[in-house]
Amino acid sequence: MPGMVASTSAATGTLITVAPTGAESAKADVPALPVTLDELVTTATSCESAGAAMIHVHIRDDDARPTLDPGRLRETVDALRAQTSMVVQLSTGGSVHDPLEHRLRVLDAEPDSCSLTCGTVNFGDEVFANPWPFMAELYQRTQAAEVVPEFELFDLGHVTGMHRLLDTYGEPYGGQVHCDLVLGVPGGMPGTAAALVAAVTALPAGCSWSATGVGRTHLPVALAALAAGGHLRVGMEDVLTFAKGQPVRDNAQLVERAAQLAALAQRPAMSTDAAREMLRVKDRRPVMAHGGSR
Ligand code: KMH
Ligand code: ZN
Repeated sequence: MPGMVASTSAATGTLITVAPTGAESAKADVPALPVTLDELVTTATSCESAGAAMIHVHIRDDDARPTLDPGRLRETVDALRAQTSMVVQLSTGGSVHDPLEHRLRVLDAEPDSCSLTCGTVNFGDEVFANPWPFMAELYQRTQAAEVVPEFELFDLGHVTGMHRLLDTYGEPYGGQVHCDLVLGVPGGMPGTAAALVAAVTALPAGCSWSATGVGRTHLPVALAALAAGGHLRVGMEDVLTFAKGQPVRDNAQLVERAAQLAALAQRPAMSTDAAREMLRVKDRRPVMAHGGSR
C-alpha cells in the first residue's frame, strides 16, 4: 500500500493545522469562535505557541457572517503574516452559499496556501459545489499565482478528482502534493479508521497529508491519522465539543491536545519553518526593516 508511507514528514514531526473559525457556526451559538480580525490574530498567536504551524482561514464580516470580501482577506493575510510565522492558508471553499467566482478571487489576497476541494459533496442539508471546471480553473490559478494548494478530500471520489487534476495539469506550485482528508461530514466519507485507510491508500506516493474528523469523529480520526503516518488538522471549524458534555474552551485547547497526541506518537509538533520546508511554500514574509533575516 504505497499510500500508507506517503507522508514525507512522518519521521520528523507532525504538522498541526488549526482551522479556527469555519463558515458554518454562528458566533451567537459559539461565543468562543474567533470572528473579528483581532480575535483571529489572538487565536493564531496562541495556537502557534501551542504547536500549530499552519492556519486555515475563513473570515467574517461586521455581523460575524461568512464573507470573501477581497479587502478583508488581504488585511487578514497581512496581519497574520506580520504577527505570526504560521503558513497562512485561505479557504477557497468559503460557505456553501458563496458563488464560484468569489471563491476564485481569494487568491488575489496572496496567501501562502489555499484549500482546493476536489469534488462536490452533500454537506448536511446543503450542497458544497466543486464542479470540475471550477476545480480546474482554481488549480491552474494556484500554479500561476505560486500558491500551494491543499487538496481537500471529503470523499473517496475526491481522491480520484485530485489525481485527475495532477494528471491533467501537472504538479502543484512547489512540487509537493499536500492533502487534507475531512471525514465525518454528513454526506461525505464516514469518520472511521477504515475510511481513512481507504482514502490514504489511494493517495499519490510521496504526498503529505493531514486528516480531521468532524464532530464526534474528531479523536478517532486524529488517532488513526497519527497511526497511519499523517498530520493533524484541528480547530473549531470542525469540532466544538472537547469531551462529552464539555464545550471547546478555545482553539488553543484543541491544538494543545493535538500536540500532546503527536508527542505521544513520537512525532512532535512541527515548527513553522519545518512546515514551510515540507510544503514548499513561497516565502512572502516581509524582509525586516534592518535588512536582516525574516
Ligand atoms: N465551509 C465548507 C462548505 C474549505 O475551507 O475549503 C467548505 C470548507 C472547505 O470549509
Ligand atoms: Zn474550511
